[in-house]
Amino acid sequence: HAAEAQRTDLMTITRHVLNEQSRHPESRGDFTILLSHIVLGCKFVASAVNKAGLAKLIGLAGETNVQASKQSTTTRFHGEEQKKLDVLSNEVFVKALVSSGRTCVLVSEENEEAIFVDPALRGKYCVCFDPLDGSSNIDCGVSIGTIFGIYMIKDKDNVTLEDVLQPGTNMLAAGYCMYGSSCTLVLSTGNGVNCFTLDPSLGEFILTHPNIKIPKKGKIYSVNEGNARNWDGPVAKFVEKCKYPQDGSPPKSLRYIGSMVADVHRTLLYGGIFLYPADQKSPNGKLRVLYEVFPMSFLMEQAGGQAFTGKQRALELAPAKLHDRSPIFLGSYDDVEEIKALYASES
Ligand code: AHM
Ligand code: MG
Repeated sequence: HAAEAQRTDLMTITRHVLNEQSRHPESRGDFTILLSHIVLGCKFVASAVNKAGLAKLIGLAGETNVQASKQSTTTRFHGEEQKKLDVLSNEVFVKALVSSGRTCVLVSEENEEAIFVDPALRGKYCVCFDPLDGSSNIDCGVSIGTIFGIYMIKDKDNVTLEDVLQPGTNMLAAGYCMYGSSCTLVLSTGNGVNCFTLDPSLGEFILTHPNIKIPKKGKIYSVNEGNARNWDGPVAKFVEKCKYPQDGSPPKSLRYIGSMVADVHRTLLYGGIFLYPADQKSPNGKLRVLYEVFPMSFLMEQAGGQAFTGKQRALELAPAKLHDRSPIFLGSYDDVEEIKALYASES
């Protein structure tokens, strides 16, 4: 029986990626090795998040050594306080990625500058990541996550910042890991979206949701409504329509966790739309292009949804700086189509 086969014939994430790679013999297993180092980082963070309350890892790192080296992973920047779990997660991911021998440049939300890997350890991939997103949810045990996007670099021996500032359409793979009621890793290598769940007794991510497709239209909208008074016309109109639809359909439900990974994960599985728009106070929204907007947009498109900035397809953005932000509307195809129409009718 199918269920029995599933229980005894385990499709681990490594086996899955190796299968996919057999279609690309030129990749010679490098991607599989890179991914296994990302997976190690995710397992470490999952375990640290679980232990955090007990181990008193939670709390301010207490290090604000602004004058210390820019490479220091405990430096405070963007005016934000880093918490211990963020610092720890970042260190683990940076070390895991460097030691994979498959990366040449790393961009982390926690490091102001890009990290150029020592030439002796260089490989052809660039990884942009947010090691622990959703910091406001750490202290209360609500879901948080890691987000990553992977590019291939043309010439690993001559890598520059330009190589990192590519449009999202050049992305090779993207994913996130959610540290929630279970630990879930969602991955796309450009051939659909698959979701793996960590079996803690095995320490392995097992394929649990193959080939995820987002419902064409959803019943949920997800936005920080506290910012409503600063919204532009199309966003205000869209949210009004969610609450008071004029076409006889029932109102949509509002769900907002404040952890992008968790809000996007729900959107992917149940359908609907996630919005982090621009507003008068933050003209570019809040979320970062390279390691938040791009990976999530890549996954949405791979699942049959859309991702829009208010002006264009999100993946076609070309970031000018490492930590650039962009407004983002992503989710079910029809729901994103609606916000696109509202922006189009305004211009
Ligand atoms: P962070 O990098 O400080 O964790 O902020 C990113 C998070 C996202 O996970 C989430 O979508 C968003 O910020 C929520 O922002 P807000 O609290 O303004 O609604
Ligand atoms: Mg973040």
